[in-house]
Amino acid sequence: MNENVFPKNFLWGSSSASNQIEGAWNEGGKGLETTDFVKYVEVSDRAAGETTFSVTKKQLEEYRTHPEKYNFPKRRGNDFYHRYKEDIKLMAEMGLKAFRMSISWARIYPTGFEKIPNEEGLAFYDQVFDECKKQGIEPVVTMSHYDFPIEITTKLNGFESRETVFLFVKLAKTLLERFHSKVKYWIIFNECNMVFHAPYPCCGAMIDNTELSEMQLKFQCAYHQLLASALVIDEGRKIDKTLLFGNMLSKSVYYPATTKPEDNLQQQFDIAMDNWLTDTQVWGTFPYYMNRFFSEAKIKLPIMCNDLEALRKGTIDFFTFSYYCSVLCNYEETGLKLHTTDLTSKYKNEYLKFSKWEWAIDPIGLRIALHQIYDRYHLPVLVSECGLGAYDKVEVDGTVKDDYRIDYLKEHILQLKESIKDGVDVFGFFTWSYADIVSQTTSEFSKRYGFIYVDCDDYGHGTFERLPKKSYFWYKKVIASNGENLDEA
Ligand code: BGP
Repeated sequence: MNENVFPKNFLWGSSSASNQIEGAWNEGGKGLETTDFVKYVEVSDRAAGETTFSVTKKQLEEYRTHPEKYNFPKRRGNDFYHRYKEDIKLMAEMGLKAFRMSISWARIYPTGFEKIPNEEGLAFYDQVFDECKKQGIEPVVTMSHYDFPIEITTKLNGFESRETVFLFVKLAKTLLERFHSKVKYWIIFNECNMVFHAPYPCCGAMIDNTELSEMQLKFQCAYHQLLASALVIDEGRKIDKTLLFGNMLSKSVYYPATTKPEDNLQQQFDIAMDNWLTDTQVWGTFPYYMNRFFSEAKIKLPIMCNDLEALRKGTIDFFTFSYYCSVLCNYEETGLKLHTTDLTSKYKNEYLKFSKWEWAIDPIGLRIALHQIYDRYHLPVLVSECGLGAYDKVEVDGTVKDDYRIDYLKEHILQLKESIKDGVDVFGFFTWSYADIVSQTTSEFSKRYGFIYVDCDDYGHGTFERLPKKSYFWYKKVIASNGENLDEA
């Protein structure tokens, strides 16, 4: 029986990020960006603790001097830059209603410091949006998804500096003035809370490129991003009142590792740290508990005159979050610890299964996440990322039978449906990702998330040809039935 749970214009979408798909790292006048220096780390070295996500000043110097020694997969992406027409056509044939993508800052302002934007970069995005329109797909655009012109990182240490706020506002104004008639939904920054975990991808800051303590650096960057976001929203409303602006949170659902009150306290603390950011984005004010936290952690936010007013003015219209898994919070003897977004906590939830990358598979967590957010903020919600990273294989008959991905998404969509029945105002669900792309945290290509297989390996070998997987045909049916037919393709 068709229950019609999903709203009529529900945005069935899929997500991506420029640094993970575009490639063409040195074409179209693009400058170098932070992700162009994230190298692939062999699995054996990863086990030995080599970092795969962040880059230090020392490493950056080495990569710039000897680039030939390293494999930088984000320079290749999945070749979207050259294949966007084919990709958007495939999305349209799947019935996708919306495509979330991001802008490469260094395509528009190659170093970040130019006065005039790079026309070739703007023209590229013009063509992508036109293609989306031609194919009936709504673009949802993230202004900044983990990439920064490298000059902003080396000279200003990213969002450590207040100057970066204004360089970002310049970028945003350029985008909004140029694209406001083509893009209605804007997400300012991807996963604001990931700064606590990884300031390099999230805020363009290197931990050894500063005089500040690591904690001060993280919170200073986070504060500057909050300010930048508010200023951009205020500017955006002056440019076009019909535009809608959203935030983006990496929403891991936190469970206490045990029933010990201390573990519950740690869980509450983790939630509070996320809420600090999102309360500011939604209400323009800081929650009461932050004063004590800042003072005890010796953190001083660089608040200047008019900032608080700017934060109050530039609040968001809709709330977005990525959801992949839940994590367990455990209290350590040393006291409450800032460890949000650590997806692989040392305790394992015995009731859940795990992906090959140890991310807990927890569909009910999505329902919990939706409630936590809607109950607190009462804003329309968009699930802007959800998906399963897996090793896929092309069978001898030329198909990819990714039933595990279908199962994962089906279970999550069922919980989404329950949440809508509960009364949560969700207006879209975006899978990660439309096709196979470079992994953000590990830079592997073999950690695949897509509905479309891309013939490429971790070293860039392959034709980059596209092949729809079994899940592609499954999601097509899901969309065609507006979420009512979740049975196999
Ligand atoms: C989110 C990021 C994405 C994406 C996803 C999956 O945190 O916004 O960019 O990549 O995680 O992560 P990974 O690619 O590391 O598996």
